[in-house]
Amino acid sequence: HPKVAIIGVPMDLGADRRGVDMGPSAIRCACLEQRLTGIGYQVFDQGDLVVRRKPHVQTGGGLQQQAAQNANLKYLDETAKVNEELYDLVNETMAQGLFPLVLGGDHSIAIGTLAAVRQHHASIGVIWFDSHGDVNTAQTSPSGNIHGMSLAVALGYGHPKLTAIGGTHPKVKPEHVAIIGARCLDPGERVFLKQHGIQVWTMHEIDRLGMARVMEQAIDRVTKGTSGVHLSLDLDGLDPIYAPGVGTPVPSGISARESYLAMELLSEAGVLVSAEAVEVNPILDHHNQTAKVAVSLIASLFGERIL
Ligand code: LYS
Repeated sequence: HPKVAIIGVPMDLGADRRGVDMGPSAIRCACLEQRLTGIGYQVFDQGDLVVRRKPHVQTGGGLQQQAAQNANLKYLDETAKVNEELYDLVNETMAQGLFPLVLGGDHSIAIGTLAAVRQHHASIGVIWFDSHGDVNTAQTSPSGNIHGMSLAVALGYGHPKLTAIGGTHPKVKPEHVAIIGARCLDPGERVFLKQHGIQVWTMHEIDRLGMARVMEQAIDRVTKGTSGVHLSLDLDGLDPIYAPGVGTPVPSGISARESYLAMELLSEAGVLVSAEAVEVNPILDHHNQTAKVAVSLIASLFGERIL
């Protein structure tokens, strides 16, 4: 069993709604550490990074003004800074031989994580479990929210302040990415995905093939020519029935059972080198249900089984 480092990133600047900054606490409160030690892992909780949100000043300044400075890349500077710090910390933990498990926070934090994982693997595969594509750029984003751009940044597209974190090279190649669970793609994202030949298993493929075959195909894709696989687990990939506490819920999603199966199959493949769980928003949740699902999915990913 590898040693696991938990890294919390209370980041919400990449999202429209407040609350995901409390994701790391909610996931810890759902007994993440106990579950992992229960399976036999040694867990080293590194605590949370600091995310500075400037207080909102009513007289026309503060938050809104800061966001408006770069209307289609909201909070660019602070988001880049936190991701730089996350990059350093993940880099350090991996250098020490620990498995990084990053807790979000909104999905913009994948920028720092992937940059660091790329330092330790010349070629990485990425399973992007999400209802969205997160391949917008400032040019295509309908919202200006950086959490909808993180996969594009990892592929080398986006503002230089983001793509340069951990070096200007792309951190992931399009042919090594598998998006699973997509059902809400912006027009510019469809073009991007097609142009770059990124394989997407949408809800259509999940319904048609079943999750077992989808994961078989996806794992095949992300392990060809790579030396390790990163899981980016956005809780909004699940149907909001099972994961209501997310900032951008999209109906008709992946069931809890399909999600557990996906984690188990990924765990069995034995290729995982890093993971993150993002977008848990306790304010929109019911009795921490979404964080609990997140913890159970992580446990499955780390080898917990019913029998
Ligand atoms: N595609 C939308 C956007 O770019 C939603 C992204 C949601 C990411 N978690 O704003």
